[in-house]
Amino acid sequence: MAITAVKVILTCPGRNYTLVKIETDQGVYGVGDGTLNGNEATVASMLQHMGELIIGHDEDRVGDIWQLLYHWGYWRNGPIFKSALSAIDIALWDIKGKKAGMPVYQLLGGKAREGAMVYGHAHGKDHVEVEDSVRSFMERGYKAIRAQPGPYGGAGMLARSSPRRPDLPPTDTFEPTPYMLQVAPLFDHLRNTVGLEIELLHDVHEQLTPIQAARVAKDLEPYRLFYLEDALRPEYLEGFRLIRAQSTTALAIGEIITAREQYLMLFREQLIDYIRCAPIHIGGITEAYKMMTLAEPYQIKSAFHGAADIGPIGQAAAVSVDVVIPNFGVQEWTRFPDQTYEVIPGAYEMRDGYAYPNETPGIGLDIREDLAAKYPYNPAWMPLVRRADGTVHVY
Ligand code: GCO
Ligand code: MG
Repeated sequence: MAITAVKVILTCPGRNYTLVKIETDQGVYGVGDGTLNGNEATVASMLQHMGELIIGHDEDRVGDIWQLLYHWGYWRNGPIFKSALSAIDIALWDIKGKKAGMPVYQLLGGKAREGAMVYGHAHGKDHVEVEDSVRSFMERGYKAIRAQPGPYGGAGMLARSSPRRPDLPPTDTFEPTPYMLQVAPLFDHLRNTVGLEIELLHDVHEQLTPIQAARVAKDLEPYRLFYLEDALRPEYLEGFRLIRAQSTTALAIGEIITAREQYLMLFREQLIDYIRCAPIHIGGITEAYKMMTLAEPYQIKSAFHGAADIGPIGQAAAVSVDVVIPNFGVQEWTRFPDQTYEVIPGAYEMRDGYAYPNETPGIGLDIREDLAAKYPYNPAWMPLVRRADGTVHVY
């Protein structure tokens, strides 16, 4: 019983994904995903390095391998490290499920619910376009929908300038005031047109200061958001005290928080309602389950990150935990382009607003290495953002 190979697969079937296949001496293999948007090749290199350490180890010892990798390198934590660790952890759970003849959610204790409620992304350049986009999700059975003015930053995104070299990302110009002035009227429009029952969410993408975020949360109160996401940068978590004291708008944060320990103050003071981490960025299924167990007594629920940069295997890892934990909240959901499903077959299904895990043993997905090779890695970066006066701002 030993790991014989850790194969790293960097592929771009629609967008870049950092995947892993762990092989064993019994012929059983497992697949994992450690994609980190804009850093796919860096995680691949981390995975190659980590992979060397576990060749010859007993693949059954998932928790021990996690601890080994976490401590062995001395330098630990951070998104690159944790994403590589996540990919390995997911692949090991896949192997365990295949050997046991059970889907991963069964190994975690079995279903606490039939499916995981998901939300999709609605956006448009004006209120009516956003409303139309929200309605199209409602028609497809979605029970929860994130609504954003414009593709990113809404009216706050004043301009986009070309990069100084074609291989670099563009620079966007963002100002908070036009964005802040737009948010509450958008939700006023939506509540007046699509009604009160559909769950609506909004993502600030960290672009405000605590006092600005508190004002937006307060302005949004009458529109009963499922949650307001990333109102602040995760470096400045104390600011959530101010927002919390000012409003009853539910709050979520965490897509770039990669360590459980970083949440402790938010948990203890119950400053948030939902955690936005992705199993593929925090340490896999092992860590996602522990994270949610830690959050449970503080009545904080899951809202695992599931944007397009988290591929079908990452999505499956999230849903496998979603259907098991008592404190499930919602799952962000993406439909991928056809070529993604060809390279990574077996993706979980979403029907009528709920995601369902596969009944196939393991994580239930595969990687077609032959097809992956047809879609080579295509270097890509996140855009840069500056304020109108040129100051570098957060994306
Ligand atoms: C979300 C995220 C995305 C991010 C992207 C970054 O809530 O889905 O904020 O909108 O921009 O996932 O990698
Ligand atoms: Mg987000």
